Amino acid sequence: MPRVLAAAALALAALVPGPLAAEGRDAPARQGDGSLPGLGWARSGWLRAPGAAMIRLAATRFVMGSTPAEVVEATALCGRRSVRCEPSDFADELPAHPVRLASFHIDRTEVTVAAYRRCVAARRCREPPYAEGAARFDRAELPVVLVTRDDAAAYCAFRGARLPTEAEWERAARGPRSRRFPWGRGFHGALANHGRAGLDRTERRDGYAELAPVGSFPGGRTVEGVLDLAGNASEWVADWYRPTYPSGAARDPQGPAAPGPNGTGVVRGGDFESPAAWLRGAARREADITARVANVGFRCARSARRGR
Ligand SMILES: [Ca+2]
Ligand SMILES: [Ca+2]
Repeated sequence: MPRVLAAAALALAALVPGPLAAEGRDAPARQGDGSLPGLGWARSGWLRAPGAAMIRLAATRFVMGSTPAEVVEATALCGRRSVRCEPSDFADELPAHPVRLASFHIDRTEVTVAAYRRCVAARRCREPPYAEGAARFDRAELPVVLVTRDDAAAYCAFRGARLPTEAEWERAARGPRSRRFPWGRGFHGALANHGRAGLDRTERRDGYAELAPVGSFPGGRTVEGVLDLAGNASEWVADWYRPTYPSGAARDPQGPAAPGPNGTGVVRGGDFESPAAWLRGAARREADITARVANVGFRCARSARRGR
């Protein structure tokens, strides 16, 4: 099934209440790493838009995308976990190419329902379709999902921020040494809210069949402290989708200047329905930018000002 159609099918599935609803409500509300998004807002007063705390990443070079050997390695990861996949499933990670990025800030967590609701209250953001069978995702501490890419961009603009570029997102997840997963080289099922292959793509052995409160997997954070870049909700980035990267070095790449023939965007990081190979920092997924699906949310970024 083409990936865009698969996303649409997931959207339908998400809007049909089922037995997982009870699991979602009953999931333990773990505390994360002890600091809650939004507290910065509470302390800083009403002149600043509310939102999750951001982490500054220094200007760096890193290798974006995957080598052919890394694509083979990703395919082998599928095999070890009884997931069917082919090297062609990861061909859009090619070629590996050097990227130089200026310093930027990125949200420490996925944007929460509570944070997004402040934008809805200010009439700058659209209400997610919770009333249409998705009420179980309307919990303050969960990542906001069921948002289009425009919804995500509108929220980030409300905060004086923007969506991360695909390169910024990958740099946040992989670090300057282009590690495989946010926490390091190998997959570990206890470090992210992930899924599995099969008709029911959810996997509850990590504690959550569906969404987890943001920051529930502090052990899966990056060295710089960014949480949930692998799993929980997949995340919108700013770029249009293209099936291969341009070869050669790039500096602060923004993606294609115009949409491709399908007009699709990109989501990153995998989610509660993704097997391990799709939780890698290099993995990409083509997505209909107008779709509102239960496993896609976002976080925001902002270019660093000189000296900050
Ligand atoms: Ca899970
Ligand atoms: Ca995520």
